[in-house]
Amino acid sequence: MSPGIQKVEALDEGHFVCVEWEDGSESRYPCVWLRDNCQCPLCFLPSAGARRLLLEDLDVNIVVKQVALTDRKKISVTWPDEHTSVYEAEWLRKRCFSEEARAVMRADLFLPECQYWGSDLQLPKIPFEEILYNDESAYKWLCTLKKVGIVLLTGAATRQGELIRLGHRIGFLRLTFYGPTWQVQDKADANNVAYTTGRLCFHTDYPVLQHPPGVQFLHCIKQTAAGGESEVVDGFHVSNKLKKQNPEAYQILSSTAVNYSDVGVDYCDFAVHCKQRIIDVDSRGQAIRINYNNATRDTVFDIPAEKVRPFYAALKEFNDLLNSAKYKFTYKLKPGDIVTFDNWRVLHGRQSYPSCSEVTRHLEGAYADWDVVMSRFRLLRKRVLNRD
Ligand code: OGA
Ligand code: NM2
Ligand code: ZN
Ligand code: ZN
Repeated sequence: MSPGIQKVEALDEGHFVCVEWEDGSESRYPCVWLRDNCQCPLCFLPSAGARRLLLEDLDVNIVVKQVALTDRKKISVTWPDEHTSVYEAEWLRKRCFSEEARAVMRADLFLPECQYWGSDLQLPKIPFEEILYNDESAYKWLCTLKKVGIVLLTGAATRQGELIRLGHRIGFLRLTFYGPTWQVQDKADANNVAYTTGRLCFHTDYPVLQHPPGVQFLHCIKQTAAGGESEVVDGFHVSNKLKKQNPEAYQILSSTAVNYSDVGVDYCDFAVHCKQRIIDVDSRGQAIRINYNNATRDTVFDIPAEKVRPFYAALKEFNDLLNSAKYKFTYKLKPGDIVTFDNWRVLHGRQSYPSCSEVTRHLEGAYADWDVVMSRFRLLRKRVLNRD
């Protein structure tokens, strides 16, 4: 419950409305924003939760004509054309423009908290059936997946199809050229290095796609006796270390656009090309996505020749840090395990295993987008915490 409103007044020649709360704090709302967000049925379509008002019909220089406190829970604003807007206290309080209020809203919407880990990772584990049928467990799963970047689901059946059920639980899976789900096993004439018995060094999946899958699921159906161990590393943690230890390498990896390519046939035929920075950063230079798969990094490299060697040197530095014993975590999937991880943050790899005429190791994999996963997270949170 937000506090009631004590007083409301127009400021700055009607360009702002100032709300004084019962707890003594104040919030200032720009009038153009208030008019844009009028909640009346002409300006807003409640069934869609969306704005009907067209930008063409918004005067960016609008000022209030009159503002009044209806009761302590509502204010009403009259505009120069006599249109009237009513805003509820709780609605206004949430949308306060102060630095602190915006930080609270941001944290609530996007769950930006990130818990770094290294070789000391305590791999979070939840029974698979629990997250399918229990909302609290599913909420815990997605909350941990976002904060830690990896969660192991245990006790799934050892047959194909479990990831389809997981997809239904969140909404839907992300289809790619490798199919709705895909089988990681040793294949003749493999169309991807993952479909061999070879070692896979640390990578993120599918940087060749402009919008790489945000979340990856790997379900262990069969595991080889020798080899095939999994490795994971916190790419954001390691990027941060690289930035401190070797700012020049960080600068190169976060600014050089690297060509990726993937050409072949699977779900359908494909010829995919893309350019990505290996460490993708936001406007403040913070790593937001790792785009690195050494196997699909193209032979075409669209940078000036003299920048090539420094780029490789920087990539080596990053790769060395990823592989340092301090940061990587090694484990071995058991049949029935499903590892779920943030494919934008966590790099993964596997050790090689002996090749054999029979299939000795079989994982089923699938992807989901963060939009879908976070959508499910918010809906589960609402239900579990009984809030709106
Ligand atoms: C992959 C992959 C890991 C494994 O298929 O992209 O990383 O353990 N597989 O086989
Ligand atoms: N698989 C596992 O970037 C990649 O090629 C990752 C994708 C084949 C679906 C591997
Ligand atoms: Zn209106
Ligand atoms: Zn992979």
